Amino acid sequence: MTRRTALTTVLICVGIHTGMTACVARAAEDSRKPNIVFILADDLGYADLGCYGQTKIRTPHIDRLAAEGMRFTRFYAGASVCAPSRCVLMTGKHTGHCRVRGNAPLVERARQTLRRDDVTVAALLQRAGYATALVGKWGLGMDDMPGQPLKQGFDFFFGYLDQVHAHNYFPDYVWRNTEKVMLPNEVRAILCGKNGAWGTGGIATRRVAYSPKLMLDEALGFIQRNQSRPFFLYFATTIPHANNEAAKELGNGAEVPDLGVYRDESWPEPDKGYAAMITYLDAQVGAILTRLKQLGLDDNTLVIFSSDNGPEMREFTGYDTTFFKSARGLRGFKRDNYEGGIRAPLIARWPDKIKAGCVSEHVGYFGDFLATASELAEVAPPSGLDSISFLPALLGRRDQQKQHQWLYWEYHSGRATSQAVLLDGRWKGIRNESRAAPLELYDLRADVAETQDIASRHPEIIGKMEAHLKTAREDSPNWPLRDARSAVGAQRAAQQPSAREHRTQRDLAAEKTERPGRTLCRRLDSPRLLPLSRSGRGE
Ligand SMILES: [Ca+2]
Repeated sequence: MTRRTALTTVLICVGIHTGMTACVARAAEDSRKPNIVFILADDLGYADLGCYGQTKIRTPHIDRLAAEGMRFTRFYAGASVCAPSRCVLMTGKHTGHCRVRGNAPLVERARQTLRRDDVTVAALLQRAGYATALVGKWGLGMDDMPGQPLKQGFDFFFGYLDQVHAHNYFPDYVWRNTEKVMLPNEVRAILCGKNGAWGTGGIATRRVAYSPKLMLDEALGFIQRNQSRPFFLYFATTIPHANNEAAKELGNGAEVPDLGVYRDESWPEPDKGYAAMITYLDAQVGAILTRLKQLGLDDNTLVIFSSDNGPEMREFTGYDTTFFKSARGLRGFKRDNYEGGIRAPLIARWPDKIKAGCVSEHVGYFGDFLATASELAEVAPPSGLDSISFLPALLGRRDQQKQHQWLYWEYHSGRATSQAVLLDGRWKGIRNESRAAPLELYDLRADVAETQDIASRHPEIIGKMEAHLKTAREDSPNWPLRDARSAVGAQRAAQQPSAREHRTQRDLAAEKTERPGRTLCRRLDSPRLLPLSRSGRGE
């Protein structure tokens, strides 16, 4: 309801009722700007949720969120790894324009911080009178940098600043605003990368405080404290990201207090842990919804749930996301610009505003959140963004919904850059590992699994994409496009798309049994499965 209609409601109420007080209060409540809760999972696959087709992992609360709201099938993350995806979400610019376009080693962390002149969605909402909180993982600036959350529009911050620190679910400290809160966990520190260049991870030797539990408590407390004013809660859980250090040393990167309903499954322990983490997060979503309802805020709160990038590979986690079909037939994993790496679940619930049980095929991406939130908060976003509000889609006004002609992504590994574009929501162009690599082309309408590179059949579309790529990005000294194609990139480009993504790794193991050695070894040694440039660190 707009302010004008709210006022009208008050006047009508005054005119026809004697019980005026309740009526005026109701209208005032209706005119209040909606609260916004954005729940961001970390490395959760497109199909890790029941409402997106998951059959092994139980997510009843998130499924209910979808049943009571809208589920998007064509929504994309900002990037295929953590920090840039979150930068896109926060600033409404794609990875060709935004500040943080990749994950940087700790020793180069100045490349991975927002700056004073960046404008985040939190800053805009703060300006519009919202109380703002980040609870969870940040990754866009350390405590002594201009990207620190309190300098970027958040009134309150609780959680992790550094992604490698965030790998550990039982850390020895977390941040509350600018202070370190020491926890009773005991942690064995592990240096990541050469001489710790990527930072210090850890494996708890004494597990007492589970950080997702602390985060939920803080999130609920923030909602409680700010129930009488509009608020924005960015709940950026680390679930189900692996503790990569534990995966490497112990073979299991899933960290959860108990395996719950999966305890008696016949699956390997890490797989049980992965499922248990997601179900743990699901219960947290349920707790947030319950608190909103208890406080009478339910009807005036837009709750969005999504994930920052696609599922991770077993080599870095110990658990097998292909067993769960976490990407549901989409090609690729985290770090890929194929659909499996960047297509994200997105669910939005806002009772009486969003029609319950809807599925939207609107093509959007993380950068659109800023324009959407700005529209809700009635605040003008900065100019020059890559951000289209999807509020019309949410409200069922499809005829008013603007569309992206182009979407754009880039991925920076240590030694190469991959780029992808999406034209008219249909044609996907991808070049891997070098600006000199030829574009692959996929028609997502006919081939959502991206199995058939049809570049040679559509030179006119390739020409259009090549032209667009010349202007799609601004150079960043911190995130240059890499020209030299690595040996890995050359091998990748030479490979034809395979059906690998549609098989589980157990299928591959079975193949090995049937045909000892050759097939499996080639696949596992394949750079497409374990490329040299993929560190798994700091992401
Ligand atoms: Ca992530």
